[in-house]
Amino acid sequence: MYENLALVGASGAVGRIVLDQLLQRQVPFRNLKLLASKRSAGTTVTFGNETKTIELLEPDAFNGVDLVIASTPDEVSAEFASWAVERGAVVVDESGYWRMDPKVPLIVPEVNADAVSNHQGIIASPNCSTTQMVVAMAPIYRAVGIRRVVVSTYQATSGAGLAGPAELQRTSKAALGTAEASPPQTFQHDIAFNLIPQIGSEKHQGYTSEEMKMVYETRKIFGDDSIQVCPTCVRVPVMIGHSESILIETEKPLSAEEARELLAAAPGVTVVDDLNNQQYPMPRDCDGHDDVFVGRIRKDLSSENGIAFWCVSDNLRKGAATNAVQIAELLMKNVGATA
Ligand code: 11C
Repeated sequence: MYENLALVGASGAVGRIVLDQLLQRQVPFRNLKLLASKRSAGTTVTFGNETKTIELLEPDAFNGVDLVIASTPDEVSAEFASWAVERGAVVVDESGYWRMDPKVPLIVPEVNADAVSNHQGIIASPNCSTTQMVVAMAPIYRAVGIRRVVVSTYQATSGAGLAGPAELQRTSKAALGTAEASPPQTFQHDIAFNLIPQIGSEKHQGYTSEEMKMVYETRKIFGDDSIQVCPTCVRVPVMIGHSESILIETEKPLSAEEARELLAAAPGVTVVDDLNNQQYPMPRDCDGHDDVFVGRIRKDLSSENGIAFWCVSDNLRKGAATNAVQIAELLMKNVGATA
């Protein structure tokens, strides 16, 4: 029974969308508690017709809570998750802290919904750039197998939280001469009219932490350590919506038409693919939607079994809030909801 919910990180960019999703998707629950650290505790947020006060994130805040959805920095999750689990709750966590823990299932419902039942109190939701890629990979993986993926990302500033888009606005105004210039605070360099080929810090042989998440998380979600992933992650001056150029090398050959059919039939995927009529996914069109959008589907000209495509998704929705709420729905379905 999951009837008493808590949302940790309710005041953040993702937390606000989780609240919308709970209402829009009519997730069945009885009580909802909003929790956050000292800085936001005591502030209020609107939830439907209600104004709810955010309470302080502390161990006893989880008394009587059955299910937690959390969007917090890694270090916050590292601390509070055990408070919740010790009190009998299941935590659906969007931070990076638990994802690679062997005891913690890492779930994208369109790919590995079955793994949700293997939890020991904590279930993780992947990094946004991984999530949209694996949703697009799944139908191809199931049909013909995947050996290797080469991916370049074009990641929106909102991936860095509310401060990211604020910095894009501020630095864009400064670049256009309508505001004072100030040094970058959220990103390593000025993001206005620029691209930054670094997300996260150096992690492994010249790859960043964001890039290595795409390698490790992809393998864990598919349960297949043989999948080779070569990622390059780039921050771009976009508010919402991560884009990815993806080249997949399959085990068995696949034509572009077959790939398009597989993708069009896949849950959570919308194909927008008509180059001659200038139709392909773009971040501004995907902002506010829950699907993963795919276009520019074509055969690789340089290898036998290669399929190339372009993939865009709202990083705050399917990349974070929507995926977490879908995991909560899976748990409720497995156990029997209590509306
Ligand atoms: C970004 N993908 O765009 C990151 C944000 O591991 O959940 C999410 C980091 C994570 O900056």
